[in-house]
Amino acid sequence: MSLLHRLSWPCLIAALVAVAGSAAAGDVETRYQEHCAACHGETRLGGVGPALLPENLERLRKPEALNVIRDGRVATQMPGFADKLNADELRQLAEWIYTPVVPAPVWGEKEIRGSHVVDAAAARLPARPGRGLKGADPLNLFIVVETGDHHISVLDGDKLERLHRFPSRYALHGGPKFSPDGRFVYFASRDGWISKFDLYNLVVVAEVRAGLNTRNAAVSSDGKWVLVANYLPHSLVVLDAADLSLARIIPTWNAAGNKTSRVSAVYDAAPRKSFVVALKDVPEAWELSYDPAAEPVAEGLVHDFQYKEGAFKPGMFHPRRTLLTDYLDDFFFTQSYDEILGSSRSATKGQVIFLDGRKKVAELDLPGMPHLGSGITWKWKDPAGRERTVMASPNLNAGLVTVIDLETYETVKQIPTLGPGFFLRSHENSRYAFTDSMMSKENRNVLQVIDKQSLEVVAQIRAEPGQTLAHVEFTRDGRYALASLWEMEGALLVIDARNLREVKRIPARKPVGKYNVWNKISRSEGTSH
Ligand code: DHE
Repeated sequence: MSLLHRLSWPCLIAALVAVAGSAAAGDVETRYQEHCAACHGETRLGGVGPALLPENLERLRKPEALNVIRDGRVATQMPGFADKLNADELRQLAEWIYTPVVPAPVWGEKEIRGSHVVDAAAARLPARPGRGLKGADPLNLFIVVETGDHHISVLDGDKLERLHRFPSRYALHGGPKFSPDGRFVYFASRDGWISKFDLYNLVVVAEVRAGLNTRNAAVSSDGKWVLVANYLPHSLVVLDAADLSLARIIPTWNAAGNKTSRVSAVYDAAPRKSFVVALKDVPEAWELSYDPAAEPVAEGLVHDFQYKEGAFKPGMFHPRRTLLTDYLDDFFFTQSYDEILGSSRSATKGQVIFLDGRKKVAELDLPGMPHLGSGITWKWKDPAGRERTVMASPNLNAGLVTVIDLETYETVKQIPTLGPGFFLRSHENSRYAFTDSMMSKENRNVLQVIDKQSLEVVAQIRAEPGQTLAHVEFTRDGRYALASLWEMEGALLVIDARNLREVKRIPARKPVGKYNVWNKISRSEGTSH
């Protein structure tokens, strides 16, 4: 008796569906190899085009993916396939790229080293501002990330003119990080690429792919190390900041050694000579010292792999864990860097964690989804005339900015805004802080200006209805604020920070963020670090 005869009807139908399904999967895979693999990689890990892994596509809805495959993407190399594939074939491809790659992709030592590129000639260029800067103050440059066509612009922050524009990796995310002298800037892409750019000579010096899906990166205050926070694989990757060569891989195992975690974010804690890390899937915060004199850590399981003989003293990059009861999604340092203020997307309360004591010491009244990574601080006089330092954070799912007293951790005020927003910015020399409401449908074209003493919204800056206006960064002296008109044919709006009038527009393609060298390297209280 044949196998078919031995199967019952329900079994037979299931078997036929499975065969048909795998044939369809086979077809779609063949079509992928024929039309897509050359740019997106045979195993969807990316190439000239971005990686097409479910993790990397989380922020692209399937109907949008279908549109891109059918019609292409403006201002990129992605062509439309409407003339080559029929509607069914396009739909199958759009579905299939959201399925996991089997076997699961690996990105370890071999792959990281294999991706590493150094421009030897660029690495020898002189350590003084070159002609390309046209005499601009190298500490008042702006780096503008334009994700409309994946480019970076370098602006002269005094003349407020573009000096240079060059292509970036696909979908940069997070603020770029600078070397302590401001000469080099490091970018991280969601696809895991880290690029080092020389601002004096306007060239890319080195690149490496440190992960398949990356959150952000931080640079140590001694300028020696770059730490990369990955979602995929679950790891932290230490790179030598000189040439981005691989130095260490630290898989993110929990203290019990039975679970790994995605990494939510990593930031440099300069006064502590350490990096602080938030883990997404296990309730732990880590501190990794880059101080050669750091005491070795006795506790905890460590699985890590070192690739630079003699570069690390025993206390370096060994996680000091704070065990928590809640997951940490993002966080903010207090002025002293002794504590972090952490948020968790699952909880209604934030947590204050004392880093030396490695424990939670207080709770914060933080409703909604505060975006602590965008928090800023300033000096504020309370009604009794006492000067306090306050921290304020926008909120990703509620129209409010929360202001917290950093001495008592009490909420000073919840400032109502026109809608949920991403960013908050100010400058020591400005009486104003700017916030957006870009997560709101009706009001995403409005920037709101908060008076830092009265804690009231005192003005609005409006773009056309339907457009998005968000993300501000000040010039080095705080005289002008640059805001992003976040459209494909968008612009940077230069706003006089005293009278709040627009003085100029600099065209830019979806300029998601801009960063002033001086404000970053001096850790200005009005900007993210
Ligand atoms: Fe971001 C910074 C997390 C979605 C644009 N974003 C950050 C940082 C974190 C973070 C932890 C700080 C890293 C740093 O600067 O080193 N972002 C998240 C998320 O969890 C979230 C909500 C969802 C996600 O899937 O990642 C998210 N972020 C976005 C966007 O949709 C934005 C608006 C558009 C985009 O390009 O992805 C966006 N995030 C930004 C920008 C910064 C950023 C421009 C840098 C802000 C700064 O001024 O320093």
